[in-house]
This record gives sequence, structure tokens and C-alpha cells, in this order.
Amino acid sequence: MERTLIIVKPDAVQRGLTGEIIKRFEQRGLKIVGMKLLQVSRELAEKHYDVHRERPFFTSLVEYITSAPVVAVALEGSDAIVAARSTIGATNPSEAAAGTIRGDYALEIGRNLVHGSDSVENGEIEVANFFTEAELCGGWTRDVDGWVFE
Ligand code: D4T
Repeated sequence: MERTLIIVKPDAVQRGLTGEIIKRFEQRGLKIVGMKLLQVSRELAEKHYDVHRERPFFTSLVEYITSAPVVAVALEGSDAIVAARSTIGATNPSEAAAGTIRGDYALEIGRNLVHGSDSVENGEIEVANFFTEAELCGGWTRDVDGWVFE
């Protein structure tokens, strides 16, 4: 099973889209193993977006993610990384397919509503950056798992 970190970003929380976004991952079959509302600190934001530190949009990216509360969700599932990213849609919402979260609810890259980890390795790292082990319910058995996972 893979793990991915989903961040329901400040614009999504402000627009009242939190439930709609989480619903889409849930109905896809991904299992919630951690979830919390938090205000991202500058330190955590810079760590999360460290790979973009030298990019021209880094400052606005950090300001955006720290501007209001977010909902962090740790999801588990077979191919969770690819599955979550296809549900999210292309990074630039203007190129995101209709039916994806960004394609249905967003227009601009700097207000793209949701984050999903981009690799198995980053999924593990990002979940650990946002959750302590005690905050995760890693081992819970979901009764429908046999009807979602083969
Ligand atoms: P996140 O990380 O937010 O889920 O987005 P993606 O995984 O889809 O895209 P990314 O890492 O390439 O970009 C991170 C973040 O930076 C913003 N961004 C990106 C931006 O404002 N301008 C840009 O030109 C790019 C490439 C959007 C997402």
C-alpha cells in the first residue's frame, strides 16, 4: 500500500470545498489514515516546498499555503500516488480535465486548491512532515477493504 499526503489548501477551505474535495478521494476508495485542520507555519511551508526554493514563485507559494488553515489528509491505497493525482488534475487548473478537482473548481495555478504527493518516496516524507506517528491510524481495518482492494 502507498501513502500520499493531500493538502486541502487555504483557498479550498475558504471556499467551503473541504468536504467536496475529501469526498472525491473517499469515494475513489482511498483510505483515510490521518486528518487534521492546521495553520501551516512558515517553517513547515518552506520545508514542504523546498524543491521550489529557487523558483520565482516560491515566495508567493509560501504566502499562499500559510495564509489560512488547511486540512491535511494522509491517504492509503494501492497506487495511491497516481490515483490521487489523477483525481486532482493537472497542476495548472486551466489545463486540468473536466471531472478532476482542479478542472471542476479552479482556474489559476496559484489557487489550485489541493496538493497531492508526486512519488512514493515523497508521500512517506510528506506524511511524516505533517503528522506524528501518534496522529496516524495506520493499522485500522476498513470493513469494505475487500471490495476495494483485490
Ligand atoms: P502541488 O505540489 O501544490 O500539489 O502541485 P503539483 O505537484 O501539481 O505541482 P508542482 O509541485 O510542480 O508545483 C508546486 C506548486 O507551485 C505552484 N506553481 C507551480 C506556481 O505557482 N507556478 C508555477 O509555474 C509552477 C510550476 C503550484 C503548485
